[in-house]
Parts: sequence; C-alpha cells; structure tokens
Amino acid sequence: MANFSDQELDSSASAGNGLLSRRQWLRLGAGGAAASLVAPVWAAGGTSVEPWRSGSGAPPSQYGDQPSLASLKREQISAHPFGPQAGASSTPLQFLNGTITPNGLHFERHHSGIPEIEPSAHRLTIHGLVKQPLSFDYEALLRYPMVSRVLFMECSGNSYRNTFTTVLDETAGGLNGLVSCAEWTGIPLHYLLDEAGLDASATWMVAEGADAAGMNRSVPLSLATSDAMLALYQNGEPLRRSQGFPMRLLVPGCEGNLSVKWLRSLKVMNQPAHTREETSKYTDLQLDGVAWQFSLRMGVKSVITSPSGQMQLPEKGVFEISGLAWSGHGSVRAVEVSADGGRSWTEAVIQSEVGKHKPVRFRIPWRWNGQPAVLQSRAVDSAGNVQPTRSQALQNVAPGFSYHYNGIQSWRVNAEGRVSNVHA
Ligand SMILES: Nc1nc2c(c(=O)[nH]1)N[C@H]1C(S)=C(S)[C@@H](COP(=O)(O)O)O[C@H]1N2
Ligand SMILES: [Mo]
Repeated sequence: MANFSDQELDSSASAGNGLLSRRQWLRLGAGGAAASLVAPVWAAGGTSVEPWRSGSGAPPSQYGDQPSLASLKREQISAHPFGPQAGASSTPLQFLNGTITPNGLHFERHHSGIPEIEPSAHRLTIHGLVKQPLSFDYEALLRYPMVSRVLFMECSGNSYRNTFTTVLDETAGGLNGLVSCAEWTGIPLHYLLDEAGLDASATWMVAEGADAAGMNRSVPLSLATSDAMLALYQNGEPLRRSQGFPMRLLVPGCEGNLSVKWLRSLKVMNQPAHTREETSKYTDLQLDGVAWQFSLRMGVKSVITSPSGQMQLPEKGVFEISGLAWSGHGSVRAVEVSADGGRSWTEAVIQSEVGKHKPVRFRIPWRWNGQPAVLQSRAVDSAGNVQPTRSQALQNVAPGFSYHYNGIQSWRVNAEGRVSNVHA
C-alpha cells in the first residue's frame, strides 16, 4: 500500500447494494480483530511443522514451467468440427490478477495447428507494390531496432457464447478468455516497409502465415505503417510457438485474426485480397442483410474476473470486485460497477497504468449482505464509447452472427453465494 495514497485508491462508491469506497473498507479493519476485514487465520495459531519446512526443497531448474496451482491451466480447449488442430483455448481470467497474461496461459487460436518452424529456415518476404522486394531471415531481424508495448489481444469471436439464447454456466475465462495481454517486443513494421519502399499506389498489405492453413488477412496500410509491429518477443522471451514463433504480425487494438502468426509474407497491394477470413468469416451480418467487412477494431469491453462464474463466496462480508477492461479505440477512461443489475453504478478505481490499447485492472470493495445480487461492469474509452448492454450489443445483429461482441457481462450471486453467468 505504501506507494498509493488512499485518495488514489478511493472511489466515490455512491451506488447501491453494498459497493464501498476503499476508505470505508479499510476503516472496517481498523477496529481490531473483531471488526477485521477478513477473519485472520493467524488467530487460530498452530505449532505443527508442515512437511515443506522439515526438508530442503527442489533444486533450481533450467526452465520453470510448472504452475504453482493445479488450477492454472487454459480452459475450453475445444476442437473445431474440421479437426483437433483447428481449435482454441482460453485464458483462465478468474485465476489471474494484474493485467499481464503469463505466456503459458496466453489464449490460443490456430486454424491448422502449431507449426514446428526451424527459425534458420524461415524467411519473411516483403513484395508486391514495393520498389525493392526484400527477404529477411530471423538473425537479420534480431539486429533491427525494437520497441516494447503492453497490448491486449482479443479474438473477434471472444464471448460469442454469451450471444446464445441459452445461458451457459461457465467461468470468466471459459466465456471471455479469448483475450490476453503481453508486453510485446519487436520491430515497428514501417521500418521494414520503408526499406522495401512503398509504391505511391499502395493502400493495403496482405499478410500470410507459414502454417498449413496459410492464414492470410488484408491490412490497411494506414494501420500497417502506424501502429503495427513485427513481434519477436512476448513478455521478455522469444515468442512461444503457439503465439507465432519465430515472428508474428501484431496490429494493436484490432481483432486477433489480423495479427498473423508465423508470418512469412507481406504482399503490398492497392486493394484488399478478400480472403476467406474477411469474407466468409469475421464479417458482421446485420438484421437488414448487409454484412460489414473489415470491422477491425475491437470495441470497448470489460469483464469482472472476481467474483465470477462458478466461484463460491464463502460467507457474507466484504470482497474486492476486480476485473479487466480494454478498448481497440484508444485507452480506457473509466469503469463503472453495479451490484444491483444495472440500476445504480459507481466508478471503480483503475489500479494499473492506463495507455492506448493497454488493458487496465479495476477494483472496488463490495459488501455482500447474503441476498441475491447481480454484478456488472461497464467500461468507457478515450473516444467516448460506452460498453453496451447485452441487448444493445445484439440489437442489429443477424441471429447466429456473433463476432465482435462486447456486451456487458453479468454475474449473478445467489443466496448461497454461488456465482453464475446470467443474461441481464
Ligand atoms: N498464421 C496464423 N495466424 C493466426 C491464426 C492462425 O490460425 N494462423 N489465428 C488468428 C486468430 S483467429 C487469432 S484470434 C490470433 C490468436 O493469437 P494467439 O493464438 O497468439 O492468442 O492469431 C491469429 N493469427
Ligand atoms: Mo480469432
């Protein structure tokens, strides 16, 4: 706590059904054990020697890859009807805190499995409407000047199962975990495009992966030359194979599909290629029969990760409501929380660094009085976009079409303290 003033961590907390300011919460604990925030286990005491204190532990290891808790694993590892390679797995958002996703838990979406690429045999070629086609190997790219940025990545299919009419009793990660965040390090893409020299007529670029799917997407050059990066590192280490080793395209704030993994080719064009992934997939069919193409930026969104689906509140009392918020249209300006199903709202504290396309962690204390409650969060971004309710988000969308869904996630707490997904 030492680094934060109470003011900084406080919220106005004027909404109903038990939302508190942090100051009110801490005051609860100031009266000694009887009024303590959480019943202190220490009071029970104990003199036994636990097994881990009576002998030395394991030796150091070459690469730590064992999670500290057995529950730390990806969820919803689902196969696609086309085969097990074409599937996805989601980040268990409910077990994580802060904003960074550990690499081993970054969500995965592969159209044709994870290729075993030998980096020395891999090439990235830039061709098409350029003055000089170029081909780079991995070693050469490692010598370029790099930048590091903390960015969310979200699949445009994230949360699609909340668009179903049936309410699914799943965890926060199971429902909304096709979103992750990393500190990505790589080469600003325009360094490489400038080196190839863009033709005056160039307006688009088609990025293609070296997986068997040869997954490809058209990217407007305005995005490719401003924000995009050729990512080589993820949270400090070379990319994981599942995230695109040896290199991937990263288009910040846009649907994950644009961030082509195992990147092998960038073809500069004067029009989009209308690939499978931007015609039959990742388009938004509206009720009026018109399908929107290239809705690339992910909308403003938030999700309460605790308390969340399938959790059990152990008893009445004070809990910290906490979650993640992000926007593809800029930075997160505010997150409001409701404990009464959206009747009243109060601003949560954003307790992490705010920045463009950076997810934030919001927090607010809540006193559960033992009665049923519905918890919701609603994010607002720097462009003034407000996260819609579920029905607003689905208003003009043709039934069964569910890309880019960013409706409010509602969690119901029943009288027994069980938390479950609800459509509110
Ligand atoms: N070459 C290639 N790139 C790809 C994919 C793919 O299957 N092949 N999947 C895309 C999709 S749909 C998403 S959401 C993101 C997921 O990135 P991640 O697996 O690192 O989370 O990668 C994108 N890039
Ligand atoms: Mo995706």
